[in-house]
Amino acid sequence: MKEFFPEIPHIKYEGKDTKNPMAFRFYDPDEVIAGKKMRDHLKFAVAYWHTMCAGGSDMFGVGTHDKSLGADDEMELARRKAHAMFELLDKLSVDYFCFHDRDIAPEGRCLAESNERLDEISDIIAGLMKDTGKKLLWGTANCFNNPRYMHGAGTSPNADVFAYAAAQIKKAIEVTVKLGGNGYVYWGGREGYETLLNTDMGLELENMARLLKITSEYGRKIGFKGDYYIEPKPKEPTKHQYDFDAATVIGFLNAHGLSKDFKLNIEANHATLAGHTFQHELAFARVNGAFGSIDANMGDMLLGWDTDQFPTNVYDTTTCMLEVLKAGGFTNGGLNFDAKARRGSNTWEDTVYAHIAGMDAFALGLRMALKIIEDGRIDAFVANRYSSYNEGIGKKIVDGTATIEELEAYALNMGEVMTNTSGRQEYLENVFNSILF
Ligand code: XUL
Ligand code: CO
Repeated sequence: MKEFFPEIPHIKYEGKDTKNPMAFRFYDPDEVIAGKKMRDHLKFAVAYWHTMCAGGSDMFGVGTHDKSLGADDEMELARRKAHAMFELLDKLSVDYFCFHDRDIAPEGRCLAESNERLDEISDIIAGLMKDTGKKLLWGTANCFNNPRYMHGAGTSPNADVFAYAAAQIKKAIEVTVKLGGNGYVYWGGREGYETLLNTDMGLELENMARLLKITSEYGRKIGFKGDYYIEPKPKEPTKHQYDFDAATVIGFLNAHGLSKDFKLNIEANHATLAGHTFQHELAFARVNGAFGSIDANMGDMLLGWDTDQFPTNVYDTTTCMLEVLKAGGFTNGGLNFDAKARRGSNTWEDTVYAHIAGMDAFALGLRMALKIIEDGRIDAFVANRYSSYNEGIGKKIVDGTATIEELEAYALNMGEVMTNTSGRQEYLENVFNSILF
């Protein structure tokens, strides 16, 4: 197929002083730092739904960015989108992509036709992957857009909807396996409720677990070796989403015997909607052995919804990459730009600038996180802060050998706690800044 974006060059690393807008300042894909190429530390992915599909429409207006690619019917558009996507991946030096079933092929008049359409387009994508070496970070199913899902998919009060969702997810997993996907994401689109006046919460939660179980087991049966991820989000579109945040999801997975097979896909904007920092959600997933993948974006602290902006806040990308490095780096996961250029940034050049900005912000975050680790002052401070657990009564507490009687005797003998030392928050914040700048 023809080149879709002749005006967009291959984006190259030119270093931080370049004035070329179509260049990277901090992302040098093949530069080896801390034993790995930057591209393998960061594992960037382009999100099909934003980059190839979202035209900037919102509830006050229609799209502003024409993404029709000169096609005059929806299947021709789907074919062109696949080629245009791979052109962008190549020009941006991004190795991975992610999609919902309905992003790559429009829904047909019935499930069978939708499945045929997926077969056709996934054949095209398989060919493009073979030619370019690009990889699928994860696939997923859009079980929230069609009116049939107005009350949820697995949590719908209507059993027919549950069956339809199960069948749709089965096909989406098959396509993910066909394309060698490293992961499969479940984002609970409309799995939540608006009012408890009409909701059987117990049954809905049980059914949500049933849908996860039956579809994920099927994936294993057909040879899916990647990771399953749940993507927490507290609200939007429903008032209360069941996958509220990392803690809620981990509790849910444990309660339903699913924790062995599921990890988390943490999205920055979802974290802040839940009243957490992005770093909190990543750390919570990590310490619970559930860190998997990341939807890299940012929200706007003044707005109460999911703005899905490209991430440019270097504090957040630095703390994020600190967590990724502490987790031992990505295995099957990566950094998926679940992000869109603003409605007023309505050209393909803007979409490219947006990816460059996000990639450079994360490249800088990686470089800064490594500097913080190498500097060692913050880690040494934290280790020292907990050093009372390395010996004496602290060691016995951690080992699980201290009895309650022993703790009581120790406390009675101590009289009063005399050794609480300062947490030194402001000092540490200044250390952090001094390393960054
Ligand atoms: C919605 C969202 C989704 C998931 C995949 O807020 O983040 O795009 O990432 O369904
Ligand atoms: Co997301």
